Amino acid sequence: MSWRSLLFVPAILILLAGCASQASRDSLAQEGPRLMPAAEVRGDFAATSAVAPFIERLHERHGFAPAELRALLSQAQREQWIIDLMDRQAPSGRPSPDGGWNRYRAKFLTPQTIEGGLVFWTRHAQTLERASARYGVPPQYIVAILGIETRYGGYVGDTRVFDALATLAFAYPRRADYFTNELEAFLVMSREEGVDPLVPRGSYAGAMGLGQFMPSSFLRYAVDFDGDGRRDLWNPTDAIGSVAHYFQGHGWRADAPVAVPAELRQGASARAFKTGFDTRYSPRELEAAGVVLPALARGAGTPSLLGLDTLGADEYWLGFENFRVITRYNRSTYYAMAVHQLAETLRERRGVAPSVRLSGESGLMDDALL
Ligand SMILES: [Ca+2]
Repeated sequence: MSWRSLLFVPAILILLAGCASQASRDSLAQEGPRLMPAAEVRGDFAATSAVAPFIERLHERHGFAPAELRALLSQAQREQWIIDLMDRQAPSGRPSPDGGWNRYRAKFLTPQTIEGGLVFWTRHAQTLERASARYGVPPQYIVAILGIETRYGGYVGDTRVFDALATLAFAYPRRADYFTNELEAFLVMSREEGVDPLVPRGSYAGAMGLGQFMPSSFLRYAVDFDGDGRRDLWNPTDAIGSVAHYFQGHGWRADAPVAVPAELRQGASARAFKTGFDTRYSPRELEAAGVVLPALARGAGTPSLLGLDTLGADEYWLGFENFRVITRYNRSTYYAMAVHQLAETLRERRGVAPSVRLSGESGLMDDALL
């Protein structure tokens, strides 16, 4: 997926999601009704050719009983509105400059998101410190992810995850491979956690809990951070530990920078350069392009040159490896920049020192984070 296709995902999540946090958490632990084994798949996916190979695959890889899978898949509902929504977000080429970053930023760096983040930070300060100590991820980035994904758990989605994943696996060819893997991971997750697969609710794309984890991420990175024996992504404590573990697992470095504004020498223009989190430039290339390198960029690898489409002059930033780690959450420069700026705003408002000193021999980057 390109950044373009994901640009509006969180906003749409927020529009569609219901306040299901407490309900989901309580109902998740309930035993669902046992389904009678079935000789064939009925219901919305009875005629779907990809269903039989899927059942075979889960039987071979994980030992699921085919008759039980057939019974379960007979309960899956095909949600046309999800397909329509995904189609509307399909990549549509490079947008023309129209202040896209101003609009994106305004959606996520609101007074409510900032105040909500400070409240969340205070309420969960000990847990955040513990997660930060264990996984090496500063609290402000954990809080910012939860804020941008679900407004700290206020909007976790009210779509049955099983229906969302079955619809996208079996009725949305463009992303069938991805969502088939996620449906597989979801059923493994449900079995491991002792959860009825018909119970969890999340986003229309099957993302779950405060951090909106997809099932494959759950299997790899979810942790039981409150020690109650369950990995519960709707529980703030488990969500905090899981997000920190996710970042650590994707290569977050505690002592490394995330992003800094790129200053251009007078007369220099970065317009000829490809920008985005997936670009990489050596310090030599950046200097040749007229970018004044801050001291911290030396020895910090090959940064990405980030371009933010603003209504006035375009803004350029350097994004380091930790910035690219944030994009593993959502493959979007704007997404990761919103996380970074919300994180830094929360850190400053809370009066916490920067995790990486930005001053250096050039002194250029003092006070220049935001
Ligand atoms: Ca737990």
